[in-house]
Amino acid sequence: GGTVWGCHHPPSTPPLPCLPSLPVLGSLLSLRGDQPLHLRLRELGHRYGPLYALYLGPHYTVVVNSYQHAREVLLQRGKEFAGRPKMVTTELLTRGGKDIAFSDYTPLWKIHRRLVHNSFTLFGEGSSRLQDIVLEAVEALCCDLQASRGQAVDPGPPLMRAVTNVVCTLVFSSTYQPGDPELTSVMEYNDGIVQTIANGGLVDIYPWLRFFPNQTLTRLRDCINIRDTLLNKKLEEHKVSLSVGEPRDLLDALLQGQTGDKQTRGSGVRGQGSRLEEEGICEDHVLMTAAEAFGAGVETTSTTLLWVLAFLLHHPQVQGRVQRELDEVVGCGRSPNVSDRAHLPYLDSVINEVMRIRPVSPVLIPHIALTTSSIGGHSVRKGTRVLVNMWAIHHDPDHWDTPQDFRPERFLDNEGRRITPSCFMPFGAGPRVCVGESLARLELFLFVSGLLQRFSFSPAPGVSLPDLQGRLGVVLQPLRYSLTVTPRPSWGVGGRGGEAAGRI
Ligand code: HEM
Ligand code: PLO
Repeated sequence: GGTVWGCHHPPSTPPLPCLPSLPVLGSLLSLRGDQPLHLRLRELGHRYGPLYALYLGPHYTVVVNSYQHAREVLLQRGKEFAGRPKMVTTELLTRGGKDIAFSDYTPLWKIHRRLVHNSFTLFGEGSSRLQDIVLEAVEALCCDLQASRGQAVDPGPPLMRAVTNVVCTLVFSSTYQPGDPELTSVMEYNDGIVQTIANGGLVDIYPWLRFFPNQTLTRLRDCINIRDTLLNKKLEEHKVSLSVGEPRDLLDALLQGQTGDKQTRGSGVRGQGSRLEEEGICEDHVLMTAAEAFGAGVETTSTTLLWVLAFLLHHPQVQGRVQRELDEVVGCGRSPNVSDRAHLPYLDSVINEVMRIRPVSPVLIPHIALTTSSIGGHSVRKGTRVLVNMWAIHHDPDHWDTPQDFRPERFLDNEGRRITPSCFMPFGAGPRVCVGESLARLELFLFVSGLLQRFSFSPAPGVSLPDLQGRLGVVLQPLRYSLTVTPRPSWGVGGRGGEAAGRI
């Protein structure tokens, strides 16, 4: 492949290797093929080096495949690369960037990010409300799974309901019963959005394509309409019952512009009063921020949990070892809770290994250079898009032994204590790091420990093991699979043994 040296770089620093590029098409011909983007970008790295440039149509884009360069982009010069490009699909989804994830780096973005962050962490601190919410969802999930009575089940829908109920409580103070038609529609529109948004699709490269009939955009618009109906309903309900004082949930906090944290009170939408309103703050910001926390909270956590179960079906000995650890540390008389976490390093290492080997976001949402900056000693102009390939970093043989193997022990030292290599970054890092990280980690811990304490999961008879490649939308999801759920003998026969054993 003929490397074109010296495209689009300011003089005085060494040019980045750049993929061949044609007018209009840019380097798209090099990206053709059936391979998902993260694998293709990594493979190109073998030819062009770990840091190279390409043109997505007209957009000059730098691809980062190594930890060293990712650290520069996300952490060392994080603020310089904290911008987001405008894309047709994300502008549609977020009413023109009135959210967090797809919004550019602005003062309002900072306020919203802080509000979401505070609102999630404050629910957890002091009171153990957050843990209670999650434990309730774990309990309900266990009942759902118990009801399968040894028949093959698709773990997707029950898991999805459990995770949705956690975030739905935090964002809207509501929950869903199994079979609720509103829940079904949430699951459907989320899936449609995941498959169509910021997906490297052509409309995000050539905005003028939106003027032509386009299946992706039609599907996305339909899903957004369904979402909007639901959002308006939630908003109207909240407006009616909104009162001064402690916000009940994230939507209240956004509406009130306060978070329960005395120091930040007054820094929200309302609290900033006329100044923010002058800058054009409207209800859309509140709605988009709440909707996004809801969407992100559901898709990421449920996807990770489905990967955990898929890998456990492939590695029954790992499942057995987690269960032995749980039996020793927690026993079967009570549910695991956060205070057990320190004593369950193997369980943590399993969760980490799953997030390493199948990062929810194999290629991070594109970052954009807000000023002229540099990566790896190469000057990078303002406006350059940067794709951080977390998949390549998590599978880099320079940092991981046999990176393609599922080996949770790599997160433990010889004494069985935790180690966290710095090139493990499933939540990203720096100013754009995931705002839901602590919530996600709490949920993953409580779900995985609660499930494995009570059940063993095995492949459904006569059905092949889950596919481990998955399919790439804006997140990397496993394909549907089914499994058999067997209550563990120690957990009591025929029901919620915990109660029989005097659960507290
Ligand atoms: C951003 C991962 C759960 C909300 C991100 C990013 C990653 C990520 C990789 C992008 C970082 C970047 O662009 O540099 C994950 C994983 C999760 C998870 C692996 C669970 C296993 C959650 C949850 C929420 C959430 C539960 C709930 C609110 C967000 C938001 C952003 C984000 C709002 C955008 C941040 C920004 O652009 O400033 N997440 N996430 N995530 N995540 Fe998560
Ligand atoms: C999930 C489907 C929802 O309907 C909308 C939504 C909002 C925020 C997105 C999320 C989806 C997918 C996961 C994303 C999240 C923002 C940050 C997170 C992309 C599309 C990650 C992993 O980066």
